[in-house]
Amino acid sequence: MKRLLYFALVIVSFVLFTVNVQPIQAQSNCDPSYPDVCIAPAPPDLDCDEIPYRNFRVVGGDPHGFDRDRDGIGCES
Ligand SMILES: [Ca+2]
Repeated sequence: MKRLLYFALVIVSFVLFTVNVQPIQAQSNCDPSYPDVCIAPAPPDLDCDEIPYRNFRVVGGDPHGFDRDRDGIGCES
């Protein structure tokens, strides 16, 4: 019974570790100016035809210049 409990604890720890680590890794290369999509920070400077996203939220600095008209929506189509 003790072994089963230990095994369950290892599984739970592994799941929690995986769940906690993955978002950090996923966000580490995403520019915070584009919170709804994941776009790597500049440099290199990207243009709309180099990314697969359209009509996404743009906040803050907009280092890639996706929101030229400054209405908060990037790469409008
Ligand atoms: Ca815009």
